[in-house]
Amino acid sequence: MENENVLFWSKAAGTFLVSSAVLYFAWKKIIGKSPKKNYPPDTVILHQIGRGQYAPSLTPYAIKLETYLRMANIPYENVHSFYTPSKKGKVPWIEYNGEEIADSEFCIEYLNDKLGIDLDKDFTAKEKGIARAFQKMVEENTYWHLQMDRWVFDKDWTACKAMRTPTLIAYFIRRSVRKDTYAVGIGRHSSDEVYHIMDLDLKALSDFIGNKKFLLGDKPCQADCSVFGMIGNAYWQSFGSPAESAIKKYRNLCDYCQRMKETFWPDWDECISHGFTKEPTK
Ligand SMILES: N[C@@H](CCC(=O)N[C@@H](CS)C(=O)NCC(=O)O)C(=O)O
Repeated sequence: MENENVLFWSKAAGTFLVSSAVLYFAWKKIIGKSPKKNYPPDTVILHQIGRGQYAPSLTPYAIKLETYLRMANIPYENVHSFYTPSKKGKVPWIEYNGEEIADSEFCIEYLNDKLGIDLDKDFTAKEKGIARAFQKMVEENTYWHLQMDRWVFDKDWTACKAMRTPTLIAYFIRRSVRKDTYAVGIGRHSSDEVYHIMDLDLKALSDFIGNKKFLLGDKPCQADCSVFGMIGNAYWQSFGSPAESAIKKYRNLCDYCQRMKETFWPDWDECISHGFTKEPTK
């Protein structure tokens, strides 16, 4: 009888949690989407989830896109909203003169075309090919290993507590990262294997950058935005997890992060919450 009671209440609690989450996301998607605003012309409106504690976003792709806007000197305004995803269901995304563009890479392609920007014009086709290969490595591989580190292996929810992610949301993000990484195969590896692969990626990047200032040399290229977004987030916002030690093993990658920060984010301190001790002003 007692067992039946426990089972009943566990099921009831589970149903309540799942329904609340479904309602929450439905509300955010349907009602929570703010009405269209009149934004200034010829200004990129960058939609992202809000500032991070020790880097300008907890989302590597938002750092990538905002760094690109800065590197390309494009006027932009941020719209911070915890979860106002693009029509593809992801963040970040942009609006430009009323047009909505989803996916950081398509945003960059769109702006390059529209505004005649080519951040890679001084590089050879071979260099651009290598830069793209590294960009895709960090975005399609390293990124998922970092997601596993942040959301799945963190048994004590240390990162979630540091990020002040509400428990229910953290639980759903963990589930979703598990599902996504399982589908591509990464989620089937042990944590040791995941950290091993992460190290191989970081080592490859470190060996390639060597003593260069940026990915391809003294001048930054477009792919630097992405590399910085990914490894910068790991460097500043791993909250003491093994990913932090993984990147800090490579002195030149740490220097690279600092250099990108100094070059493109002179206002860095205004764009972070310093561990929730200050309200970011930008
Ligand atoms: N390919 C996309 C990836 C963006 C992405 O994965 N964003 C994550 C946050 S880091 C997201 O929106 N996740 C929510 C989800 O997958 O539902 C881009 O370049 O913008």
